[in-house]
Amino acid sequence: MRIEKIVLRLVEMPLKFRFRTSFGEMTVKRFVLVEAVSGGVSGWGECVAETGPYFSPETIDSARSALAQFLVPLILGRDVEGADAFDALAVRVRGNRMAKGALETALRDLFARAGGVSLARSLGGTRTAIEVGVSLGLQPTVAETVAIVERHVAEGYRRIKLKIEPGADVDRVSAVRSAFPDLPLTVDANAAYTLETSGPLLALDAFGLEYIEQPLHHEDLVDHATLARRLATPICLDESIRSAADAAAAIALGACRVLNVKIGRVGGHGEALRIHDIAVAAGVPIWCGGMLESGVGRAHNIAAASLPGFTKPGDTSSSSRYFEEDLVEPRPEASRGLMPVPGGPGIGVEVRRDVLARFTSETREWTA
Ligand code: OSB
Ligand code: MG
Repeated sequence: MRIEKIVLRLVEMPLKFRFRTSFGEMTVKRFVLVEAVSGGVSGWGECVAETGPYFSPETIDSARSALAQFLVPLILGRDVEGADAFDALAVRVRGNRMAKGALETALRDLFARAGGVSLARSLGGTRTAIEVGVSLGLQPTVAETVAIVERHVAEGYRRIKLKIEPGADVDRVSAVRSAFPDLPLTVDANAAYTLETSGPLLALDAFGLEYIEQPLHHEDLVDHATLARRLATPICLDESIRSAADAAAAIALGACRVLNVKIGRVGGHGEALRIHDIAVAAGVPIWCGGMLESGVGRAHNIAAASLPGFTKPGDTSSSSRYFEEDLVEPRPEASRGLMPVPGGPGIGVEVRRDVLARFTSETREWTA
């Protein structure tokens, strides 16, 4: 298909809650939305890069620059054979995986829509609904932590993930575990610890967590392997896994026993599929992470999580948790911890251009 037009929009959507992690705080979700057009059909992709380089080295501005200078020119006006062709064109571009992922996912949606098939099926997805959990930001107190867990358990989420940081870890987990002895529970440190400060993580072994997500710095794979030998609780990696090569290395080193696969973090569905296959072959369970995406990125995550290797509940909770209004119709909504996988063409949701226009602060477009 000849790619006739590409539009990059900077979108800002107010969040319904303040989301605090060990690396920062967010009240507005800002992101780059990619629209790729061919034959009158639009495909949509969402860039997961954040405003500042605190989760990943990429930022909204670095991603826009990489897209405008190096990635858009690879496909604009070109006859692209299929969504798989993008990776071969973009392989010369090092890093910048969030920027790549935004364009790759837009092309995947475009090709699936043009073919009249759902993206989930075109990726090899087999589920009609996915099990979802929820990721809860750091709360000011232990009591507020227990209260917010209680609300989300009542909504039926299949697993609760608590953000932790040094000084807000064992106390939170211990209180939540006392209140909910059988709850599938995990924690995410977003790289806030080192081997030297890992004492509280070892203490978490007492609470039957499913895994501890990204305890150490994203470049410290060997340290993760060392920590893994000291812990009974499995380690799950997020920030450390930017590619299939990272996933293979982490598994070979014993740095993790579970993987969080974020489509946008690894450069799109193609790379996510390669990680999926590596993990399945190694017997490592995976789950689909999130970056507080709008309905567009959320729908991509749902399509990916419909693949058979995604055996653990992910972070793709209901759109209405995050936003009063979303860009898509129908909105991705979970019920009793089950999120339906849309069966319509592409990501299976339609972008509401009126809503999108209200949330868009800058637009850049290229026509072939
Ligand atoms: O580490 O998984 C993370 C959000 C932004 C950046 C990093 C992370 C997260 C989440 C939220 O945990 C997941 C979600 O609700 O989309
Ligand atoms: Mg994480």
